[in-house]
Amino acid sequence: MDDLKNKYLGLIADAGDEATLEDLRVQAVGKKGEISLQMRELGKMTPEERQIAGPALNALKDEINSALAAKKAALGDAALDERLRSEWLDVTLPARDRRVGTIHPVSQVWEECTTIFADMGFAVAEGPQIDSDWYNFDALNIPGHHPARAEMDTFYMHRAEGDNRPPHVLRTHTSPVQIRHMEKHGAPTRIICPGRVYRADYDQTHTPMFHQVEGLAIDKDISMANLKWVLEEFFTAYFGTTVKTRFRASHFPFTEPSAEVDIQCSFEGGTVKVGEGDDWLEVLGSGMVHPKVLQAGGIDPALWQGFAFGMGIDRIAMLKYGIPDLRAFFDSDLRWLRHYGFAGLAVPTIRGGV
Ligand code: 2U9
Repeated sequence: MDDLKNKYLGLIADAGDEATLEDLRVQAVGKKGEISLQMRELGKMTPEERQIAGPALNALKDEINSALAAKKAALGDAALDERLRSEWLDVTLPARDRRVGTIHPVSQVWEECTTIFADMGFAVAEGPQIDSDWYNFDALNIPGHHPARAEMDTFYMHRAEGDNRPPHVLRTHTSPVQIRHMEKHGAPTRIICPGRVYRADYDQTHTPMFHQVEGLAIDKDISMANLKWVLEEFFTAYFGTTVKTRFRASHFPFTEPSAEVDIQCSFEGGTVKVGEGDDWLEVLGSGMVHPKVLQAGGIDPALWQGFAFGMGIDRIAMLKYGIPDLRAFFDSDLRWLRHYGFAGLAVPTIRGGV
């Protein structure tokens, strides 16, 4: 019995890892272990012999098991010490910089527009991105045959054979939101409608989905002069420098009179410098809301009048941050955004998620 004890206590003491320990446990006290086999012999012994051998074997078994457990703990501690020693961490080292996300340029400009117009008393109105062709076209005085309605420019929702629901489109501008707002809130009103719009177009400066902000101000005596003041206030705040505007007569079905608006800039050295020089860059369309459009919104054109304008958020973002290609907006990674100096996600967002 003692040689069994010394043999296993010796082997356990020399065991270098848990696997070896497990093998020893099986050899010693496993089902077919040496000590277990001896215990099976108890049955063949005389009661006197069993009286001695029984307790001695149990004591030996317990001693082996506690030696196994102690060794396992010792090996565990040794492994931990080794890890603590080898994985010594210099906590005084500066932290690796965490990859912070950034606010996408479109989101940043969307928020800047919202803030600047809010300072001039404009609330934000939002609405459905899929709308009926009545809200997207008819209400805006865009007649049935108008090219803007053409399939090639507009995404129409599929209508299966026999499905006689009115045609619906992916909105081509945020103007339907303003019609809905006029119906619901009437006049006077002062709103901007930022949002995603869709047109079947794709090249360096056009993408099928882009972002627009339109504005509307209706009251008793709103005029083009008010429009000019509001737009110059906006661009001066947006570009952070005094920006002159130039109004050029134009035509839109939903405004009369209409004007395309240019901002003063200089094109030297391949970059656009806004607010200086004697060049002009077209940035938006505008005009006095057409009486038929006021009517479509349930507002009496004999009592109320107002101006409206529309501009591309992506476009003025490219202008302010010197971004050459609109498409980069859609597959841009952090390095691109950093290259154009977009700050980390430090700034609180005022609009829930893009
Ligand atoms: C209502 C009445 C009038 C909004 C307007 C434009 C002119 C215009 C384009 C600029 C660049 C669209 O993003 S863009 O491609 N927009 O030129 N938008 S007037 O007129 C309205 C809107 C709503 C109720």
